[in-house]
Amino acid sequence: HPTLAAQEDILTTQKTDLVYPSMYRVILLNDDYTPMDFVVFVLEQFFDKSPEQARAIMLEVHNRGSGVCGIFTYEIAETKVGQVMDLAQKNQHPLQCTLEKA
Ligand code: TYC
Repeated sequence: HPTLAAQEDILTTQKTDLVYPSMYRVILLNDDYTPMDFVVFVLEQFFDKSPEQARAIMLEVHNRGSGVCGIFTYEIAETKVGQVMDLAQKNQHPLQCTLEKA
């Protein structure tokens, strides 16, 4: 049968091999043409923001040039960027949305 030391070695190996996933900020960029209400809609629809939170983030982007919509694992962040870019293109708005490693 395995020794106590061997059993502890198995347990500690499994524990130390756990790694946290890298996180990514989803960033909205300002432009001169996308309507404010469209940006608010995007933040409510895809980033689960309240109307008040969405308006605050939209105004931050408008006033400062960019803003954080949320922080996600890579696959989720990429999906959200795609959703925003698809809806913007369908509505012929030049809105830009990107990822950056957190
Ligand atoms: N600057 C835009 C306007 O004045 C509003 C806007 C806000 C656009 C945020 C993009 O990510 C953005 N209509």
